Amino acid sequence: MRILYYLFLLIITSSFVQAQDSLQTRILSEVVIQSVQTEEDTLQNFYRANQSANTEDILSRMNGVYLIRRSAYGQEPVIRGMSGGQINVTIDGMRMFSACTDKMDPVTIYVEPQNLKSIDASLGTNGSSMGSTIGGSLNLRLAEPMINKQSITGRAGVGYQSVSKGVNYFTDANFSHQNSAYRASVIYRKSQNYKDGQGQTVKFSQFEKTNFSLAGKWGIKKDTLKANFLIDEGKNIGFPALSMDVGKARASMYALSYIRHTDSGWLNNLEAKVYANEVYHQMDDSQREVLMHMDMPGWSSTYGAYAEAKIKKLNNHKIKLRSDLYHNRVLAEMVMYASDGSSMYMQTWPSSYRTVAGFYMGDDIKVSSLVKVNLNARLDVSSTTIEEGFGKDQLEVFYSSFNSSSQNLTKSFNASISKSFFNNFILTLHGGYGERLPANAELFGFYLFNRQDNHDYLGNPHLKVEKSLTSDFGIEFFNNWLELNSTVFYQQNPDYILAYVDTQLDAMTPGAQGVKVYENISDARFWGAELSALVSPIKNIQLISSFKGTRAETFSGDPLPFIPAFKNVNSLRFEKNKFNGQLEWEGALAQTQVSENFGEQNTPGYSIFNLRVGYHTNNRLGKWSFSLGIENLTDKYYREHLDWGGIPRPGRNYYSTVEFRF
Ligand SMILES: [Cu+2]
Repeated sequence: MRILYYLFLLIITSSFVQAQDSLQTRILSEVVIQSVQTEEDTLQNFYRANQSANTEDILSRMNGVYLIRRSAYGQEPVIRGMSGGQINVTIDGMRMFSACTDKMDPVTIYVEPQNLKSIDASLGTNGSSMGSTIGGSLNLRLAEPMINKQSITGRAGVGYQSVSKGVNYFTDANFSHQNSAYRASVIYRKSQNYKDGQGQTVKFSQFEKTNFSLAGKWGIKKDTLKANFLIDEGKNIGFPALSMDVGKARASMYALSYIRHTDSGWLNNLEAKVYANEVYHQMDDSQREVLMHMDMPGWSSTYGAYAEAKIKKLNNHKIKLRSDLYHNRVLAEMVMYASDGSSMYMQTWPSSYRTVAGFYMGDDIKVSSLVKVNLNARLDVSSTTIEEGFGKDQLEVFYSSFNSSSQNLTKSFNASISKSFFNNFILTLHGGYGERLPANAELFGFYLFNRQDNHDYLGNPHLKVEKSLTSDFGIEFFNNWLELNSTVFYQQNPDYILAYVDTQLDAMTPGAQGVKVYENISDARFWGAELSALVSPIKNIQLISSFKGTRAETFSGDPLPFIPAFKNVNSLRFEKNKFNGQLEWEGALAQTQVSENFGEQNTPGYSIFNLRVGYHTNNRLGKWSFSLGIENLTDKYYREHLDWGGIPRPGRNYYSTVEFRF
């Protein structure tokens, strides 16, 4: 495996020698997921290789993005080894927060590829335009209604996955009038337990979900009004790596925005939005054999607004301003039922709320035709409150007196400079500073059981904000048959938040080994690299390769938990007339830098192959497309390092999708 990586690097480096000076769009730096996919779009076919793939599969192929997997569905995004409260995930610029104490419901699951327009990823402190962050940000943009000539357009399709007997049905339609348009989409997925590479059924890996979205757009001259509504409902979602499953999970979101495009005055573009979203999550262990049954419902609701403006180009400055405000309220409960019929009630996330108001300013400065500078800064004022009563009383057993409310000021600054050389090289240097608020679970979490390290977790209301200093160095190279993008980074996080065992405390969950309490450690360090290449030597053939790797340790040199192994994905695609074929090779090196403190085990390296073929028609019977494929061709038994509980990934999977467009 290691030798192949070096070989890959050698091929890439040797191609520099034949570099030609031809400028072209450098598409590797952003991921656009068109809800209606064109056959010719190479990157689309890489990120969304399987037409039945969900948003998680797309994320897993992005630069610097990884996933923590506890089940077949509901994986948690990680950016360069950071996750949870360290990163910002927004949907169309809206803040939304999970209602599950076990991180079963990352908000990325609410956007299906069918209603996704694009994913913008920013790595490190630079991702602060949507909110203060240290790890980076993901913004999932929703597909918009289109005002076009055809009054009704859309598609309908069905997909099947053999490994889990999984089906998915999808349909969306766009209705266009002269000054208005509407878009609706429905997606339904149902999967049974899947089989691993040894033919064994992975119990509790089933799931079922329905996603419905509706959007409207009304335009008069330079003013546009937009409305969005989305509802997502999951049922019977198994979590093989945890001791509980999801009975029911429901999320809804509502947004109204006003957009003004103008050339007069100092404003160029203005967007203002108000939004609300609600998540209900119901965890239970009724299907499991446990000593004591529990019910664990959770609620999260968020209300917010933002306004964004682009200022008319001043000399060589392009200025963007954004101010935002949100209010989030969470509560999670646990009821334990003893065999004698008695029950016990707890608030695992005590009732609490947080209000954050922020201001962001970014400036793109064109210093010369070859040099560009970007400066940005963000300031947030926040207030976090735990409600008086049951939840606070529980915590006061451990923290004799603490204020119900705490206020924070979080700051972020970034500067980067790009310079191009010889018409086809661009070097970029970035330095930044960021801060993040401790997450609700880290502050007030109450005896949250972690299956991975078999400990109960207790929050710490005295936590300080976590900080980060980020530096990146990037090289881009492009000519008419090759695009290459590489970045190395180093990040140091003072006051890093991590949980350690408190030997004074006894666990509450039956069978748990002990209790861990969150604290700020002096610092933690992250470093790594991302490399991606798009090669198209002749018209019908394209090769995409991507490599990503992160290492991380505490100030004392202990490996941090949940740091992914070095990963490489290669895709070779061939297209001719209405046919296409794609061969993929995906692999990871072994991960031996593990944290035993967090119940991690070494993960061996793996290598798998996928084969995909497609055919499409465009005749009087309409536009049809068919795709067939085999994933994990050799039926390899494997898992990735961020897969919890040693649960293996699916074995060989045959899939097929049929889609009709109108
Ligand atoms: Cu849950």
